Amino acid sequence: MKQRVKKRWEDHTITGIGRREARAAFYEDTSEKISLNGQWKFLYLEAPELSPEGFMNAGTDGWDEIDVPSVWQLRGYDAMHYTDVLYLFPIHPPYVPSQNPTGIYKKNVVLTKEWLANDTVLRFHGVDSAFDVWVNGEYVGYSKVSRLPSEFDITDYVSEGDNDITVRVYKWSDGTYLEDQDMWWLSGIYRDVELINEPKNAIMDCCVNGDLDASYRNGILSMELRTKKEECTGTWQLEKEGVRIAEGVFETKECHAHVKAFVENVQTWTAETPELYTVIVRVDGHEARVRTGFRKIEIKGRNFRVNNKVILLNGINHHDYNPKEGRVVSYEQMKSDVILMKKHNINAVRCSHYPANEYFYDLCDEYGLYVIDEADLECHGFEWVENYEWITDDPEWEASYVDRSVRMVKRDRNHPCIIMWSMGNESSFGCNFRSAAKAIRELDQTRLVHYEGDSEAEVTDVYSTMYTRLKGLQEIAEYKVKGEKPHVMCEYGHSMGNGPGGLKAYQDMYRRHSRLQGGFIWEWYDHGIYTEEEGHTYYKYGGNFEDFPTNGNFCIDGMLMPDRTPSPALLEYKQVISPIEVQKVEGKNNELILTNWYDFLSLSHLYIKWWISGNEETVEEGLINELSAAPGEEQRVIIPYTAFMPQANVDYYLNVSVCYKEATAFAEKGYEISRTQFALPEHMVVLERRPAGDKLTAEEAEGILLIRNGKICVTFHTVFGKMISVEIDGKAYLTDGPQMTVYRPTIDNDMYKKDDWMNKYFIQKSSEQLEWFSYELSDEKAVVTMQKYFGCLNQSWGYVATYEYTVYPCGQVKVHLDAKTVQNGKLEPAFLPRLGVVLRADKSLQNTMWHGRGAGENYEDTLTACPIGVYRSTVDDMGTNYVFPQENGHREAVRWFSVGDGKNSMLCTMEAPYGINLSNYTDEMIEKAQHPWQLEKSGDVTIHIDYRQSGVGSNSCGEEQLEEYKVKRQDFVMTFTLLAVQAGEEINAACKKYHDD
Ligand code: IPT
Repeated sequence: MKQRVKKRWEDHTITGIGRREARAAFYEDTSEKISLNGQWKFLYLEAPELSPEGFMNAGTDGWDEIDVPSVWQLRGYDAMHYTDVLYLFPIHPPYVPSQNPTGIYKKNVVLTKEWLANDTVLRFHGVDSAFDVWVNGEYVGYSKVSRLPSEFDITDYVSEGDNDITVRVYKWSDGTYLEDQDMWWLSGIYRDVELINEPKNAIMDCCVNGDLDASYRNGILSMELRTKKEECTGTWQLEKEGVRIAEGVFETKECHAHVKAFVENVQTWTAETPELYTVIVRVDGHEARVRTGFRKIEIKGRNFRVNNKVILLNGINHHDYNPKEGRVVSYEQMKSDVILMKKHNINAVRCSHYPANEYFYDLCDEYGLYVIDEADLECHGFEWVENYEWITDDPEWEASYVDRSVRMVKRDRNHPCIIMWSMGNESSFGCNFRSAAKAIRELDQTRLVHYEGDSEAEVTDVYSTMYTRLKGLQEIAEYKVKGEKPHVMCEYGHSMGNGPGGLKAYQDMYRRHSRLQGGFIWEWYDHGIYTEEEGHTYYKYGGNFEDFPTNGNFCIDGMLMPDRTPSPALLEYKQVISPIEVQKVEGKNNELILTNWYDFLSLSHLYIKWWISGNEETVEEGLINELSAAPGEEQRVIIPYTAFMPQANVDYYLNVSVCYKEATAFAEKGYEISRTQFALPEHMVVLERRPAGDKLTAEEAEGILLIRNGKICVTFHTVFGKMISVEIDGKAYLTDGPQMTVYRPTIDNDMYKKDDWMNKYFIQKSSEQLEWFSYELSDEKAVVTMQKYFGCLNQSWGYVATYEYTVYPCGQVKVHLDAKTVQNGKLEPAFLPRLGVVLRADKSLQNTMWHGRGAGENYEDTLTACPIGVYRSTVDDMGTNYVFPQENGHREAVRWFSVGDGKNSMLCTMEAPYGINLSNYTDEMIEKAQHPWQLEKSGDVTIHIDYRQSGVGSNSCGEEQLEEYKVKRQDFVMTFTLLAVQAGEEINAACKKYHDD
């Protein structure tokens, strides 16, 4: 049998041809550069073998043009495809499909005689997935690893005048087997390309480390230098903000030199104090600048430490992503990402699951974020054929595994922000990871080695897990499992759609147990693809390009929406991880305990702004500037508010906002980093009776009962047992009365319950049957009572629900629901999405107000960033526009709400705090829609009043709703009153309490 011929891009034993050794990305250097970004000639082919004869020499007549950097799938070539785990071809490593989308790129560059006095280096910052290079028709080399740079010395290939650069890029290569990350499959020259004019003697590499001595106060600067010339002399300097701190000379032998210097009393680098120094190195005419920071990362005792402190990582997983450009991300976007992270109290990033563009690390150095830099390596698809170790444990693949870590370390090792090297993601474990760990340690002993797939932490310094449930985490925390290494949760809190909930429980656990050194939320950004189509603007996800198989909207799982709006989850995370926690001293209304959760900073750069709020009024306010607690310590403060005369039935709160005293690099002076609220005692005054009104009458005919006077008209259906409308002063407010419901439009985090809920327990198919109906009319009121049986299709569990409506002549309707649960069989859902009622209001009532948690959406397990107050909005603005429509816009702890048309409002006051949703879409519509533009407004405003709604959890990948946030079938009672008020009168009216309630 003839052997299959291995193509170059199917040969895993080749890690590159003609490529230069990887080296540090300098922060700056003096060699001139020509950016090759911009328009290139482009020829798209179905396979490399279909390349035109002599294409590396020939002209480009008839070729297209493409902009570089870009991914060709977003320029109209090939097809968009998203999978989480699946390879798009048979698993037959190292071979790839014969149909292998290929792009030939060509660009002409004019070089001058002066330029040619130096050497010419061609640098690609990222090409997906493998590529060959020709210059002026001659073959230069080959490279792969999509998320790392490749450099070629093309001095011998270029000449004065026109030079032709040809790059042939292959979508599939043996490297693809190692690049099976959960993301869109995208190809092309997607990061910058440049030509470097490198001096004949140049600094080739400069590996800088800023260490600390045993006192953790003095710095030890060490540098490994590599020059182009075998032997030369150079100088170095260390500067801080332009001031020279140290300097010296060095001599290279066989191209290498080593410098070591002791620097007294340095300002140490941490994510909280990103103190940077600049190293300037000069040889002959070449100068390179590298930024460094003095800090020490070590395992000491059972923890990892930075500068001798056990730190806690409050992190996020970051992919390169842009909704219009795919994996092409600009410096400006990355900067705004880093600033947003810092503004949300995040202190760590994991580059999941590949090295980012090099300037990302510059930004993390500068603004202060701890980084786990991760090698471009994942072969998850092998898990699904139950041969997960196939190539991971095959020594033949060793070079390609090691190459991915080594080149990453060589490029990035100057960055103080990087505290761990991660060898990859989801690739099982085997000999090739042992080799990669060894290779990393040979290059760098100043950082830790991470890889979650090393589930026994055999070669890693930290024990890393993902999505570990709290119960398992508790065991880890107590050292009951996997030895003694410190633990990090490299992924948790799956931010898909509405959620994640329950983050506070994780944070509390991290803070309680020293073995747990924090975690990284999955993930930063929703990977939706910006689309304008037939007048709609929206974001596509897997399957929307007819891509099959796909994991659909599993890529819409970020805390940042595709349009860069922080989701409610990001605001929640900010509050949960806030470095200051504010609690009240038991039994005291004005004494607080502040806990400083910073690892290095005292609280002295913060101040407290406090105010007492009652509805929309601020009763008293003040500032406290004297914060001083050291890291990890507590401080007591007294809020000096004076006694005030509370107004009747107004609930007052002490609000405590913690802000920056001065502007920081990422936030303005006064920027709030946390907000906490404490309820103050209430002053209840019950009024004697409701205002009078004309006597009510009752008319009953053909199943309709009208209770009315000149002010109000309430219609009931005596057969269906329902209040069907409420009209006050001639205006229709309610268009359908309350009816029980236990269902909410499925959220992504309930995806594993959906089938049971909807196809077994049919919670969306509930109905009420009338058991009996009666009414009583008196001078003071009309009382309409109906007993109903509530249940879902083919279910034996349900409720006996007694509704009592009291209509008052003054124009109010009080609704009292007493629901007693029954079960006549055995099966029922373990818990329910909600327990409450749904009613509908006239669609003109679009202005909303509520007294409850806000301003944003909140659920029982996502409400720490949502204090109680009076908020104003509109029905539409109360919703959260998730890329994949689902339950949204809920508000907890609502005491009253109103919907109004600008002139009049329907006010609903509650006897106890309930949850609400106000929406222009019905639940059915939200459940059905795949994209926001498919949502059609219904004819009225849907109002949900929930006795309770379940939390959202993180179960799309992770912990379910915690027990305390699950709504169980239980008896319940709800009472609320509907009335009409003039716009502007809502608050006053809501504060009235009646004796007959
Ligand atoms: C985990 C992956 O590491 C990550 O890339 C992403 O796919 C995430 O899940 C889900 O969005 S893998 C999972 C099997 C725990």
